[in-house]
Amino acid sequence: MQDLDGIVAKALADFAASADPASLENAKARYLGKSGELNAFRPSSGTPEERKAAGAAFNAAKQKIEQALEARRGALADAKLNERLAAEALDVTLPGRGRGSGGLHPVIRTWQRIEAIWRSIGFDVADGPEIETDWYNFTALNNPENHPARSMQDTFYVDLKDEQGLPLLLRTHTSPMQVRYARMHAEKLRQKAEWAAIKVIAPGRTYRVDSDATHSPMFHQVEGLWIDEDISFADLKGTYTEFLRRFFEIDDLEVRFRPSFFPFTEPSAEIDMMFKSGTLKGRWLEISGSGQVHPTVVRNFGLDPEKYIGFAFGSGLERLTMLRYGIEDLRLFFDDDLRFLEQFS
Ligand code: 2NM
Repeated sequence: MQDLDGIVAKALADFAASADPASLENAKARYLGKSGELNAFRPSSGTPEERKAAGAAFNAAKQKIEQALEARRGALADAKLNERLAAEALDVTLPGRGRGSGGLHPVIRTWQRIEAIWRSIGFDVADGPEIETDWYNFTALNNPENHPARSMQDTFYVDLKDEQGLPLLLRTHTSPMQVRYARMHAEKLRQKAEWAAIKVIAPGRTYRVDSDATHSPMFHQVEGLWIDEDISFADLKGTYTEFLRRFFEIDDLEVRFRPSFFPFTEPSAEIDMMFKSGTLKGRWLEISGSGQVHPTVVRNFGLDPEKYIGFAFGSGLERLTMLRYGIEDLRLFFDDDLRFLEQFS
């Protein structure tokens, strides 16, 4: 039969070998429980002196086992806490991930550059509705009643009607905004107020039923308009050439006018430009439509065409952006591919 010291040694070894609270509590029952090993040594016979000595030895052994149990309970709880702290630890010395920074779409960058350049040449910037009436989009701009642009094949119509009972439509160019702006400022010009010239650009989204490799149903335009008593083609050529030099950041380029036709201008011209260096050197590039505003359109501005005269132009923002950055495929603008877009931020 084992002695008390042997039982204490075995209990301490068992406690040390218990790797979790449940096995520790099982070990406790084996030694300190009612039918545990220690109870066999509870003094029950002998003389009072013998019982006293045996009782002291029993109590000392029991105390040792209980202390070892408490120590092991504490150690297991500490280990568990440390494990949790390690698992949930934040390494505050790691470098930050940073905030992903967005960028502007290349066409919007072009839009902003164009506004800044024309503003510095004294042009106001106007914007307005993308859903237009038939009158502002077509009639005011001298489009004949039966013009093909008015057909369902070319224009997106909206399921709503204007006061005249005509269907509303998505503007096919930003010219209707020129008409709105001119009509708002015509009175000031008639009063001969200082700085009253109508001098404005209208950039924005436009829509046509057209979708292939070189056409998107939504595209961006910037149109310009300058009306006063004496604005000529020379002013158009001077301001537009200045705009191109600033936009492409190249002084050495050539600009030419080529006869064309638009219902809202007479005469009308295509503006072509040629770089004198770089990859596009020596090739005439179509860059814009333009012309002297048609007398009928000037009358629709609320002005007398015998007295007021000027020019207008219309350029595509996608085309200007492609030439500036050397982008070859229009569809890249609408694919939302970050590998393309990130090159501009
Ligand atoms: C173009 C070409 C030529 C134009 C005309 C007008 C307005 F409102 F004055 F009549 N705005 N924009 C115009 C002239 C647009 O785009 C190819």
